[in-house]
Amino acid sequence: MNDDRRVDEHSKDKQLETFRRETGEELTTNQGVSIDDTDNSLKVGERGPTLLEDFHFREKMTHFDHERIPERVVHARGSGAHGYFQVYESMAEYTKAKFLQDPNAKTPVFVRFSTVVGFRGSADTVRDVRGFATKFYTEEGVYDLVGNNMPVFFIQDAIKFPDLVHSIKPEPHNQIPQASAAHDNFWDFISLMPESMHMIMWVLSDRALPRSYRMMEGFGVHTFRFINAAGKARFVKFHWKPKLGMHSLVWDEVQKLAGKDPDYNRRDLWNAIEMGEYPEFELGVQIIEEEDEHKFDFDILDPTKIIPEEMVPVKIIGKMVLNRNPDNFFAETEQVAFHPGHVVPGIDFSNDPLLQGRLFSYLDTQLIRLGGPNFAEIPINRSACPVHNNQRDGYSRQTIDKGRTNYSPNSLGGGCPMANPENLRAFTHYAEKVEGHKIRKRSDSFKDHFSQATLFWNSMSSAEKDHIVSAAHFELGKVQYKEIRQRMVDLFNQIDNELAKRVAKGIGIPEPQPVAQNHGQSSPALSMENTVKDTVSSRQVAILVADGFDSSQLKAMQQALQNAGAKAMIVSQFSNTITSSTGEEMEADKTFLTSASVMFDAIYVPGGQQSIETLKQQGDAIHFINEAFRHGKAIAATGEGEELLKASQIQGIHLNGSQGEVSSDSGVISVQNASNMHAVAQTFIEAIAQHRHWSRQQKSKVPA
Ligand code: HDE
Repeated sequence: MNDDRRVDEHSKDKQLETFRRETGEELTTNQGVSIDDTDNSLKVGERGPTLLEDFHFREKMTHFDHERIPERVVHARGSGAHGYFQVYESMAEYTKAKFLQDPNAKTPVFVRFSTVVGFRGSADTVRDVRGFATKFYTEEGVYDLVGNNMPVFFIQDAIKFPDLVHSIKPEPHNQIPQASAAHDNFWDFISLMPESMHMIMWVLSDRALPRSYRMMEGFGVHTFRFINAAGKARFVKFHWKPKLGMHSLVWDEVQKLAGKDPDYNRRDLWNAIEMGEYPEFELGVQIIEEEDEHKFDFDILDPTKIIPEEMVPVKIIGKMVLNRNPDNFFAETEQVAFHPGHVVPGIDFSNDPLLQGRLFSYLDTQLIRLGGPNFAEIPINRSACPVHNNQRDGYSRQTIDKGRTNYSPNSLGGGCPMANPENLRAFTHYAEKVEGHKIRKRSDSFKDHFSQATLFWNSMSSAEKDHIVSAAHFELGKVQYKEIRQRMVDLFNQIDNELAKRVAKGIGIPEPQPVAQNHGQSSPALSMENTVKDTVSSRQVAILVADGFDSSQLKAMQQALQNAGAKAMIVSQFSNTITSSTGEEMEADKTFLTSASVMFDAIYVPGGQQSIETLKQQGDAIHFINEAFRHGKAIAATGEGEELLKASQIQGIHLNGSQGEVSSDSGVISVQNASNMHAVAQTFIEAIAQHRHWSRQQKSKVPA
C-alpha cells in the first residue's frame, strides 16, 4: 500500500507525467491496431457505398462526434497555468493547514483565470468580472481557492444566482448579446436588486477590463475561517496581489481588441510564461478575531461588503509563481474542476449564505459537465496525495480497486480504509454553535446596500470616476426601457448625487435631486491609481519604421527596453526586410495589418528622414499614433520621429523639440536632438511604467 503523502513542487507534474503521451510514428486505432490508410473509407468498389465493417472509420468518426462536453454554465472561457505556492513564514499561529507552515516547502498549484458571462469561444476583453481559481495540491489533499478579481458579489444569497445568471446571459428569445451585460434583462434585474449596487460599481470600473490576468487582484470574497492546531478559530478574507500591479485597458481599446485579438488575455498569459516572465501573486489575509465578529458596521458574512484594508490590514503570507503552461488545453484547463468545498484541515467555512450555496453548486455542476462522479480521477483533478475510500464504479472509472471489500465497517479488509477520530490529520469541522428557527429571511445586518458603494466611488481618482460614468452611459445607453434607466439613476442617487447626475445626463433621464448624504469616507487601497508603477516587465512596445530609419536610435532604444524587461517589436507596412539609412537590414516583427496599437503598451518612433516621410503618408501609422494617444499610452519619438507626431492629430501636448532636457508631457516624449538616447529611453521607460496617462487634455478630440 502506498500511503506516502509527501508533496513537493514537482509532485503534481510527476503524477501528470504518467498520463502524458507523445505522438508516435505509427497510426493506430484505440485498440492499438496499425492502420494503413486514414484518408479513404472502406467501400465496395472505388465509387461504391461505405461498409459498416470499416471499424477505423466508425471509431474515428464516433470519437469526433463525442469530442465536446458542455461548457461551464458561467466562467466558460478560461486560461490555465501551473506553478507553485510558497508561504513566507509559518502560519501555525492561525491555521494548521500544512501547506501554510514551512517556508521551504513549495506546493504545486494549477490556476484558471476566466471571464464569467461569455461563451467558451467569446472574446477575452469584455467588461466582466474575472474568475481567479487556484487548486493547491497539498499533502493533506486538494484545497481550492475559487475567487474572483473583485472582492464582493452581486447578491447576498445563493438562491438568487440562477436569476442573476439568467439575467446577464444572452436574452433567451434571441441569444443577444454575447459576453455583455449591456442589455435590458440584466439592468432590469439589477434595478430591482439594490444589494447589487456595490458590485455594480466595481463592474463599471476599470477593474472589469484587466490589461492582463497577471495584473489583477484576486479575492476569496467570502469570509472563511482559519483554525489552528489548538482548535482556535479566526475569520479570514483571502487576497491575491499581483507583483506587476493592477492595470487596466480602456473601453474603446477592449472593444477593438475583441475583434483584432479575441485571445488577448489568454495569449498574454501564455506568452509571458513561454518567455520566462513568470506571473507572480502574493497571498494576503485579513484576519479577524472571533470576538470582533460584530464590531463592524456591516456584517462580515455579507458578500456584498469588503473589510477595508485600512480597517484590517492585509497580511502578506506567501507567493504564487506560475511557471508552466498546460500541455493540453482540454485535458487540463477545460477539465479542471474547482469547488469551494475542497478544503483542507485548518481552513473552514463561514455562514455566508452565498458561500453556503456555492458549497452545493460546484460538485453538482461537475456531475453533468464532466459526465459523472469520477471527475476527481481526471489527471488534473487528482489529489497529489493518496486517495482511499469505498466509492466505486460509475462512468469512466479509472482506478482498479483491488480487494473484496467496498464497504465500511468491514472485517474482511482489515477494517480499511478507516475513518479514525484519533487521526490528527483528519478534517474536523469547526464546532460552531448554531441555533435558530427555520426561516426564509435575510438578516437585518445585511440591509445597508449603499454605504460601501459610496466608499468605492469616493475612493476613485477623477479619471477612474470618468470611466465609471462612461461605462454607465454605455451599459444603460443600450437599455431600451426608460423605466429601467430611471430606476438605475435612482439607485445611483442613493450612492452619490453627483454620480447619479452625471449618469443621468448621458442616458436621457432628468438630473435627480439629492436623497442621501455622502458619508465622505474613502479607502485608498480601492483605487488602481495607487498601484505598483515601477516596472515595465513584459510590456509590449511597438517601434514604427519604414526604409531609411535611424538604426542607431532604434538599437539604443531596443537595448534599453530589453534591459528593462520590456519587449520591443518592429512594426512596418509589410513583413519584409527594412533597410536603415546606413544600409543595415532588419526584419519587421509585425505589420500594420497583423497588429494594431491596441496590442501594445507603448510606441516609439525613431528618426530617419526617409522613414518618417514614408510613415507620414501611411494612414495606418498616423492612426497608430492617434489611437495610442487616445488610450493614454506612452509615446516616444526621436530625431525626425517628432515630425510623425506633428503629422498626427494628437493635441494639447508640448513637443520638446531640440531644446532643453528630455521630459515627458503626459507620457509623450519627443526629442529632435537624439544625442542622449539613454536619457530618452529612461524617461520613456518611466512613462510606460505609469501604464496610462489620463491627464492628456482634449484627447477626446483625437479621432481613433
Ligand atoms: Fe461560481 N460557479 N458561483 N462564483 N465560480 C462556477 O462551477 C456559483 C461565485 C467562480 O475556472 C460554476 O465549475 C454559485 C462567487 C469561479 O473552473 C458553478 C454562486 C465567486 C468559477 C458556480 C457563485 C465565484 C466559478 C460553473 C453564488 C468568487 C470558475 C462551472 C452562490 C468568490 C472556476 C463550475 C473554473 C464557477 C456556481 C458565485 C467564483 C455553476 C451558485 C461569489 C472562479 O458551480
